[in-house]
Amino acid sequence: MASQEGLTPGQVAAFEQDGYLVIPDALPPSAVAALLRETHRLLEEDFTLEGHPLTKFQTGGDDGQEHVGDDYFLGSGDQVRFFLEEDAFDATTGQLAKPKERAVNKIGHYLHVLNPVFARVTAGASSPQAKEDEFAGVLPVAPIARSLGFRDPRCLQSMIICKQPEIGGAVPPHQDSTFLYTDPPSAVGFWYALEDATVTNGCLSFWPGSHKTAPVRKRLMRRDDRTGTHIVDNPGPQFPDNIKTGHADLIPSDGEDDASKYVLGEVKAGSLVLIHGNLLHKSEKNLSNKGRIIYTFHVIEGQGTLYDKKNWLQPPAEGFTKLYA
Ligand SMILES: O=C(O)CCC(=O)C(=O)O
Repeated sequence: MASQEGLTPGQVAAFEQDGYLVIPDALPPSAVAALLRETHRLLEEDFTLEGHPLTKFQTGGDDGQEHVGDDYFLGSGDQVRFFLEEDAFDATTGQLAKPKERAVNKIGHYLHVLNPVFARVTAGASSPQAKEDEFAGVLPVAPIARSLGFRDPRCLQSMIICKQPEIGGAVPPHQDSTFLYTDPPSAVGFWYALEDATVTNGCLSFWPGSHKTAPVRKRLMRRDDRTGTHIVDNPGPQFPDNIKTGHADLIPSDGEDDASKYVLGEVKAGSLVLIHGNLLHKSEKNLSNKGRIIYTFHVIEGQGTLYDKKNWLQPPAEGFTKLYA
């Protein structure tokens, strides 16, 4: 278990070796219950179909060209917006075939600022109520970021991923730095299970060690003509500065989906999983009748890196959120 002081040396070593780290009980059951309650409130009360563009969350085919990129998505960096499951729609009529609260794939991307309940996860010990309510005992995130070497950790996006029963979409193998690129790459995902994640409801899988052997070859960028996004070759650095890589053992681009290399990441509700921005990871479809709600946010280095103006996500007027005020 990590502590108020951040990760233990053993945890840092495991993260450096594998590119991910599971920390059980990072959220106490009372915080998990509060976050789930708020998720259901958002789906039932705040989400309305009236005026909604019915934007689906699409992660694209093999070439990633079908990635979501409409204005509703591109403008969600400082909003709380709702993206729908592709399979929530009837293939023949194109109409929504599920109740609205069962049709949402994800909610994003400014929960960590705009939603007072989810903001408590990143506020951690610095929040005035922290010692006395259901968030008492939440593992502070800023010291964890420090342990991982961040000098000025900035939270740049947050999402609830619902992985709805029966229709929860698969997430193909990917690296988070493809989508949240800094020069040099620095992204780390903080992923919290709010319900048990198992092989039947679409838990994560990881390719251990791939953060050292999988270059960030591709990036999701805004198109020059402002008509959305596309996946392009990455002209910038493909690894963080602190990763020394020999070139003989690089994973070939057509080998990233080699299923035999992935290990399952089944975790209990309340667990935190840290995910290196170069690590190949994925999740399968949820065909079960159990949902798999998670909360995730991503952190980048704010000191000595360049944030690309062509990334799909652009900073809000106030800049990306500092974990250290
Ligand atoms: O929760 C999932 O199924 C996928 C999440 C993921 O891959 C990510 O946040 O990078």
